[in-house]
Amino acid sequence: MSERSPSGFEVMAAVVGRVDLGPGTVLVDEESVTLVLAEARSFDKSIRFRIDGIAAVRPAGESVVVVFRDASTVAMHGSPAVREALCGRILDACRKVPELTRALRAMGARRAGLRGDSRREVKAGDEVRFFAPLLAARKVSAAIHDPREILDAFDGPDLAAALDATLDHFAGSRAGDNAPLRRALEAELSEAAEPLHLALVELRLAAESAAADVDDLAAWRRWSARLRATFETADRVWVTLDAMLGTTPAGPLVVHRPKRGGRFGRGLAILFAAALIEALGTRTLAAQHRMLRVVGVPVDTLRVNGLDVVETRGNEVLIVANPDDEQLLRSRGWAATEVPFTGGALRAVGAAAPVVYRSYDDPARGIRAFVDSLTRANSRVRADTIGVSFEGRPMLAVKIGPPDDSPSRPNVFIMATYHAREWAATETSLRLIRHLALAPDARVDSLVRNRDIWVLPVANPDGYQFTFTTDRLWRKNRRPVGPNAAGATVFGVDLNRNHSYRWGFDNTGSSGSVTSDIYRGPTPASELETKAIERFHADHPPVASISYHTYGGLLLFPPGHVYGRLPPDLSIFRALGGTDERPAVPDRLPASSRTSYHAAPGWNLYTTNGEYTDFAYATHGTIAFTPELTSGVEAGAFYGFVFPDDEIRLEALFRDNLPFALDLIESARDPVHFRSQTTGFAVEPVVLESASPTVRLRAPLASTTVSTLSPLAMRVDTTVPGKYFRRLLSDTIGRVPRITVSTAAGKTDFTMLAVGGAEATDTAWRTSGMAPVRTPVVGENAWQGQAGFVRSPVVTVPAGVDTLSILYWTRFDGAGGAPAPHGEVRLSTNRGATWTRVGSVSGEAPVYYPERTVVTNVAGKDVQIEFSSPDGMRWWLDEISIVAHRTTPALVAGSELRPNANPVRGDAVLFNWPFAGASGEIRAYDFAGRLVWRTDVASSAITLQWDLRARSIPNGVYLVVAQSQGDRRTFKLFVTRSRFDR
Ligand code: 0X9
Ligand code: ZN
Ligand code: CA
Repeated sequence: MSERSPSGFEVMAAVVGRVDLGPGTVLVDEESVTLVLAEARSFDKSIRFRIDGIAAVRPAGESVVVVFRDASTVAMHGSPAVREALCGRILDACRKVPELTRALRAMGARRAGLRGDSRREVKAGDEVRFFAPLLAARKVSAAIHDPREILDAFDGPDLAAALDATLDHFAGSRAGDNAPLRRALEAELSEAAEPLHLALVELRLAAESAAADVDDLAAWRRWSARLRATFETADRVWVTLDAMLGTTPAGPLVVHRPKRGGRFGRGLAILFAAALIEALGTRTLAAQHRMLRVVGVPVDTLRVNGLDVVETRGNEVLIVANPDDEQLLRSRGWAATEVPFTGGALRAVGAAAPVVYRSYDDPARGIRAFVDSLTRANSRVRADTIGVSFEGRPMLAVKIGPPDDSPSRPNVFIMATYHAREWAATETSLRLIRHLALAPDARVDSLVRNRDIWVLPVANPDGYQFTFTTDRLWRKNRRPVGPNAAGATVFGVDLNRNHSYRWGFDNTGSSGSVTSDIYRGPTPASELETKAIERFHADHPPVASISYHTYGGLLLFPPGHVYGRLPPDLSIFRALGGTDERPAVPDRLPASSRTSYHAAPGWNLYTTNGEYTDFAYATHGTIAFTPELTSGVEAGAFYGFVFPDDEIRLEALFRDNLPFALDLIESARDPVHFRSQTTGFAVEPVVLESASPTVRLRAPLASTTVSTLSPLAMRVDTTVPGKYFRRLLSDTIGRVPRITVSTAAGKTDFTMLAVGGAEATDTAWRTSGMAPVRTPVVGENAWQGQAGFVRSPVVTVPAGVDTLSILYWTRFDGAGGAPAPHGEVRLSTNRGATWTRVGSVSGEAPVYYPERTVVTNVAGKDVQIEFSSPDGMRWWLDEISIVAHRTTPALVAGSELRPNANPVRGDAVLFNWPFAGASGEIRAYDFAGRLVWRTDVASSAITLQWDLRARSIPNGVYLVVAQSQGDRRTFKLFVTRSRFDR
């Protein structure tokens, strides 16, 4: 409570609503704003408003306007000085920082001088230490006015670090040099303190949104409520800690275990014993993996030798090699040099415990402890075990949202760390769990309630734990698989080569050698961990899934086992994953070598077989992605798999990846009709992939017919099974002027505006640096080069056709997984004066496949397309088609009123006229009953178009009424156009 007297401001006049009250004084205190009027009119002499009723305060011309939550307003005129002071004073009062709790205040009083027996002093010392950071932050905040500085004073990570330091101190002061005891105590204490950790995370999230707009008083109040909750949680946690700590700092340890409600109580106790043994020093040091650079050996040669290829940079290849691999390199005479990690220094085994990363077994902060405490702190979270690893660790999956799997909720499965060393993947998944569990906004809340979401933070627990104890770069699981050349037992199967789809398809995508780091295992799904994941898929088929890996800055999707193949559901993968021009995941880590993640089929990195996304998509139709998190580079430093153990960077990594994860979860409701606000792409229903020399298209599973001048024989592509769409293929037909595709939903007309493919007749196409070579898709030649361009003739896009597809057959030798070198597709609408990048390719594509770039907003324009190789990528191009297309939706005839789409996502909607042969009228009303469209209908009408742009119809629900001679038909229409449509 404030002891200060309320500040008074003389104002020239005040207005409540529309009534002018005349001059008076304004008094502001912690709880209210009071207008004391000089002349009472029909009002009381003073009018009082509660501070918590205020929604906004802002200067407006000569006055200060206070807007209340019920939308009523008070305006107060005054001198500029009065206005400024008044604004500031009211805002200060609105941005109240909650008072300390009773225990915190009591502690302050005790510190101020209570002298008791020595026992009390010890306790007071602990208490001071525990509460000091919160007290200090509260004190600092009381002295400042700047809202951002106030938020900063309670910076979540700082408080969390202070809390950890305090707990360490408590454990240290009790356990002295007894390391096992110290670890035990740390475990118990930090478990008890987990609610406070969670409260601090929530506080930080609330602070982020309050800082995003400091004038948003509602966001501020949410933050303030979080802060109050944090104070209260701190109080409660202290009561528990106080009981556990006892009073004797160095005497025999008495740990008062909090009652365990979790299902892992027993497991934790066993691990706890294991941790003691480990701490007593019986660790054997195994030879470790190293990252090596091999120069001048073709990448595929390295791969068929089972080497774990990570990146290619020109003729250099980075591999992670185990001792057997190094032996192999020596025996072949292939020179290799070690690549030092310069970013987040490779942590030596036995070095200080990681700060942010969590091992699997650590009884205090490990994955199990984390999951266990999370389930107890949050009722939206339930822990599940989907199986047991080879060494007997539970494969913990966290179910967020309703506890059961309901058929009414689509399943989403999110996994991380098939590969033991990829710690940042696990961190990202843990942060996602927390974010979903806390559901900070309405969207997440609704996703969590309407999906069945599971997160498996560590798919390979044994390997993961091994990277904390023995070999930081271990990749595979930990099952003994056979002897190496020297007869010693070697361990591990690459779980991402062990799945049962196309298992062992070839020897470059996986290895049959037990010593290889891409060893596929003896049989499909031979490993317990793979089996558990496959069984989970059979029991709960996911509509969509993610398997997080590091590193690369990629969003890979199936297929990955053969170069050049594309999934029939590519439109769905594209809408979610985006393109380099409209990406789904930014890479905002400092000086990363990418600015966003590159979405591509797996083979664009390199081919793999027995891999997860291929399995999930082919077996269960799962829209499955493998994000390869970030580029492994920071400001020239290279950390590769060893992403820094750094809270700020790990949080940034998570934040970069969050929108994509949420989109994926959202899309599971209805993948075919998904539209991503992140990429701006909607799933396209009919897509022409190639117009020449064959027609290739993707269309819905329902009946589709294709014609050029006459109906065209088409067959279904069976090389990659699809779930929602299928690919139709024609025989070679050459260049045709027009292709028409009819589906149940409508008819799409494709008109060829230009076609060129390095043939002698393609004289309208210009090139520089790119020349015809005799390795074409069709005809005599294709264009090929490492610099320069291929340029189309100028073509005029028909008025009324808004969309162009630029279709081309291509292959290139970029670097697998690298953003450079690359090729660009550019557009000019001013006859070559300026060019805009509209599409691009990069990575690996050693065989021809059909690529596509879509351009909109070109109706009636003169356009020209250029393919440019700006940074030395060898690029092949053939049979480039510039195609204009337009879809006429089919209408359902009959006596019911029906739109061609509901919800409406385009600029216009068509209705059938349900009273054939009779005249009448059609009207549309918005939800408030206002008439927004009306038109007379002639008796000859068949369809009616409502142009939503004409009166800029906003999104919402509309009632459409057709009327003829006293007969009525109504239809409830939803308009959900995204901002990208306008
Ligand atoms: O090789 C893998 O399993 C993944 N890369 S990692 O560096 N994390 O090991 C990528 C698998 C993606 N699929 C294909 N490239 N086909
Ligand atoms: Zn991986
Ligand atoms: Ca050709």
